[in-house]
Amino acid sequence: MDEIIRTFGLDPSRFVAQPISSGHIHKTYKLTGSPSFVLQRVNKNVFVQPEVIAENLRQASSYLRRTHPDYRFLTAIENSRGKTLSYDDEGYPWRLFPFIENTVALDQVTTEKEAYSAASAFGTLTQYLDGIDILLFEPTIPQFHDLSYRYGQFEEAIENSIPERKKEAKEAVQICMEFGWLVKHYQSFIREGILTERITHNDTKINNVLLDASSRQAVCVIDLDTLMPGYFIYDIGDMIRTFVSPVSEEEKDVNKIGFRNEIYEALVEGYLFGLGDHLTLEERKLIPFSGQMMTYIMALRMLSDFLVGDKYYHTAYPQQNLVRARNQLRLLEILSATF
Ligand code: GN1
Ligand code: MG
Repeated sequence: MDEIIRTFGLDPSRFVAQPISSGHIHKTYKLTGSPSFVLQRVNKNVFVQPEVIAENLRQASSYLRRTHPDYRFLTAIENSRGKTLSYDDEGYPWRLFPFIENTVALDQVTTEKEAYSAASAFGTLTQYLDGIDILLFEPTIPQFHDLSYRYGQFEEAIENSIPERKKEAKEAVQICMEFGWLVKHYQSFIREGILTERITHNDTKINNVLLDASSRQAVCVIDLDTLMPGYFIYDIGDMIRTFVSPVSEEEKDVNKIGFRNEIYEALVEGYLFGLGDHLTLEERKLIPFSGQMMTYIMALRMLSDFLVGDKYYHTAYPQQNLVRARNQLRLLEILSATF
């Protein structure tokens, strides 16, 4: 890691590195010093073209600098060669960010204010990028939130599953199949052309927004790897998925999962405020669907990964992806009973 730190013109002996973040994809470290930084090793199996992320972010950042110069858009720091990615001997790209002091990233929402403020920050990002030519962006992960595609991957995972895992996951697999009607609904909304493509964040879970440690107002959104063309249902849906329950997707006791209506209302209000007056009436009607769809897509992805042996998400124990999938399926049942 020292070699990488040096590529950014920094002296490694002036920092203490500690792993941080509950992310499932990259390896992230805080470099404590004055000032402090965040150093991240990009998962090259997930982002096979990391340069695409860097280029998308360059486009977004130059547009925002022109149109909203005061907006706080987190950008990676350039290395001594003027690039934001430094490669190590194993071919992993690393990048460096400023550490933003006096902020917190939450794993669960506790108050309506947090929900409103975080949701409004994600909405604002899309609103401020309204007007940029979306063709300037390349998908960093193709068909990332395409529910039909993810369902297809789930079917393939069943075919290729490890036999003991298939047995263990039997009930979860069954429930996923029973919710297959969500795929049909998704396909029909796309077919009918109800949804407009916008630049969306695509990973709007609550810990991807930094809140001021005392006021709990959003300071900036982070984890911009999947900033690319998408539908608003992906962003608001992922917020519903991660904000409304009092426990996170890692919770093993599914009885603790629930739906907090006041948090739901606050996040919807905050998101619509941040987004401005952009949604059509028909799009607005899809808000309840969005929460179900995004919870479902995560259940499918986590369960597929469990079936084939944890190839995608980092796991700390053997059943973790199954635990996550069961958690999401419970939330999905609650959401379907609510709307
Ligand atoms: C991953 O990077 P991280 O951990 O915030 C995943 C998201 C999932 C999320 C589930 C590139 O996000 O799609 O919603 O895990 N990101 C990627 O917690 O697959
Ligand atoms: Mg992410």
